[in-house]
Formats: sequence, C-alpha cells, structure tokens
Amino acid sequence: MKIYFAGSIRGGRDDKDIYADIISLLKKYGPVLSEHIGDKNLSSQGQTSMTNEQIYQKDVNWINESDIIIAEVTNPSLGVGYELGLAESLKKKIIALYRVVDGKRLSAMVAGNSNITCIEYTEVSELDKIFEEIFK
Ligand code: 6IA
Repeated sequence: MKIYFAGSIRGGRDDKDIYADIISLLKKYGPVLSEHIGDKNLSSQGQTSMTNEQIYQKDVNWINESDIIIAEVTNPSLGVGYELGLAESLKKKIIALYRVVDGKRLSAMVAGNSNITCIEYTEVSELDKIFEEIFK
C-alpha cells in the first residue's frame, strides 16, 4: 500500500517533529512516498534544489500513484488543502489528522467533507491504534 503523507511546508514548520513521528508510524504499513515532509532540516522555504514546477509535478505524480493520502492538517497549508482536493477528485482514500490547538477549528472544507475521514488526536502515540484500524 503506497502512502502519501501531506503536511505543511511553506505554511509553517512548527509541527515538523510531529510529521516525522507520524511518518515513522506509517512506514510500518508501506512506503511513504513523501517522506521528506518530516525532514527536520527542511525549512518553510522548502528545498531550493528543485523548482516549484518540479515540486508540483513530483507531488501530483506521487498522489496519483498512492493508495491513501494521510494529511496532518493542524497547521493550515495551501499546498495541503490543494492536495486534499486533488486526492478527492482522484477518488483516493483520505485521512485528515487534526489536533485541537488554542480552540482553533478545522476548515469546514475538510471537516465537512464526507470524502475525508477526519480524526482528532492529542498525542501521536494515540495514532498507532488508529492506523492499525485504518490499514487492517
Ligand atoms: O503550501 P505548503 O508548502 O505548506 O504545502 C505543503 C505541501 O506541498 C506538502 O504536503 C507537500 O506535499 C508539498 N511539497 C512537497 N515538497 C515541497 C517543497 N520542497 N516545498 C514546498 N512544498 C512542497 C521539496 C522538499 C524536498 C525535500 C523534496
């Protein structure tokens, strides 16, 4: 099962450690094509050795190839929102993981979308059981 993990890059890297921890859990279930999103050295500028066009094309190809899209959506990101819409149009299975922080609420375009399974969590350790259920 090929997994595409989506998480904020230019939208802000505050949650990068959480992305890395989630990716480690997901790797039990199959290759995570977008593993670099958890790269702790990747800044909010993204990688500079690739052009925007190359990044866009690579990610669109990977989403096409994936069986499931798992997005951490706590930190709002235009790119992640776009990827969710694209995955929906390709009829992929989509999971959105959200932590309630400072009483902020998840966008209704994600929370209200019946094609996206939204999961609220507090600690990454809770996700182990949830992933077991999703991938069984
Ligand atoms: O709007 P944002 O930048 O926050 O959008 C984040 C989303 O864009 C992620 O889910 C990624 O799939 C996608 N994205 C992937 N790679 C990059 C990148 N640099 N820079 C910006 N956005 C990306 C390439 C990283 C490199 C280590 C290969």
